Amino acid sequence: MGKSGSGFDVRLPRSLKAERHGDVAVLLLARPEKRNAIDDPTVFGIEAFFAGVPDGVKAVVLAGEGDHFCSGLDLGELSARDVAQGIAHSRSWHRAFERIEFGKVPVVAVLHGAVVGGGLELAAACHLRVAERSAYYALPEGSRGIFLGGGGSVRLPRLIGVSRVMELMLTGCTYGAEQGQTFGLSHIVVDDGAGLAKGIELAERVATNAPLSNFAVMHVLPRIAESDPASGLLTESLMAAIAQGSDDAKARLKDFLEKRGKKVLRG
Ligand code: 1HE
Repeated sequence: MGKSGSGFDVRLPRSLKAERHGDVAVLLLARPEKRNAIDDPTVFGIEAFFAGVPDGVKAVVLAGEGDHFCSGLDLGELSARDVAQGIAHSRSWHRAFERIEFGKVPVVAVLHGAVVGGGLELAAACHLRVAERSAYYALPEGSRGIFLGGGGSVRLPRLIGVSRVMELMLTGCTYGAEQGQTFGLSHIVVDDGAGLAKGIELAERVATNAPLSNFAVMHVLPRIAESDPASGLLTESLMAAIAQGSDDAKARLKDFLEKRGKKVLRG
């Protein structure tokens, strides 16, 4: 373990590196010699990093060093576990990835090369996904005799539907970047090598939103989407009133009405 060295209080394992770019933090999976396979120290490091995001950081970018985003679970650690340890291990992934999904700030994943198994589960826990053209997606769990364990059976069907998850898991097929984009795995596809810059650009854009609006999008929107419509509508009204009652919202609306706010122009 070593200090992350860039103003972050958390101690990160060697497999993770954190950098600060103004309002944006970049967390890198930094174990390219093992294709960024996620071992236990990495899982605990991810949990610690997202639990300890400093107050000044308003968005995070998650990317991988080397030729691949992430080759999933470290298969070397697997055979040592019995059933009870397997459950505890999976729950440790759930805790870490919940820190991303329902954490302090939005997270942009930058995907390239292999985004497979637990790597795809990790990407699915992020709020936005930028894919380079080299990115490809797979769920090889079936061929390894295992199952999803990092929340993928909950998150991936929300992105691409149960049927596509079944196809990936039963046939062992891969989806390329363009296909993944069509199915909803990424929000945007960019040229190889352009992912990190685009991820940081998007994160900087996200960081300019009102923090309370970003909180509502991360924490309230997904809960509304899964609740019954009547409860969802009521929760929406409550959240809308809370957001618009904030000083931040009032200042932003005043700016617009006094011709200082940005217009919404065609991009
Ligand atoms: C690994 C891992 C790993 C590479 N665990 N060590 N994930 C998988 O089934 C994917 C397994 N990995 C691969 O298919 C390939 O490694 C890649 C397509 C990602 C990359 O291929 P390549 O040719 O660039 O690299 P490589 O030569 O296969 O691997 C380089 C080294 O990384 C090698 O170790 P070395 O000591 O021989 O140099 C590999 O053993 C090592 N390596 N991937 C451990 N995953 C919460 S449940 C989630 C369940 C899952 O994630 S299942 C999917 C597991």
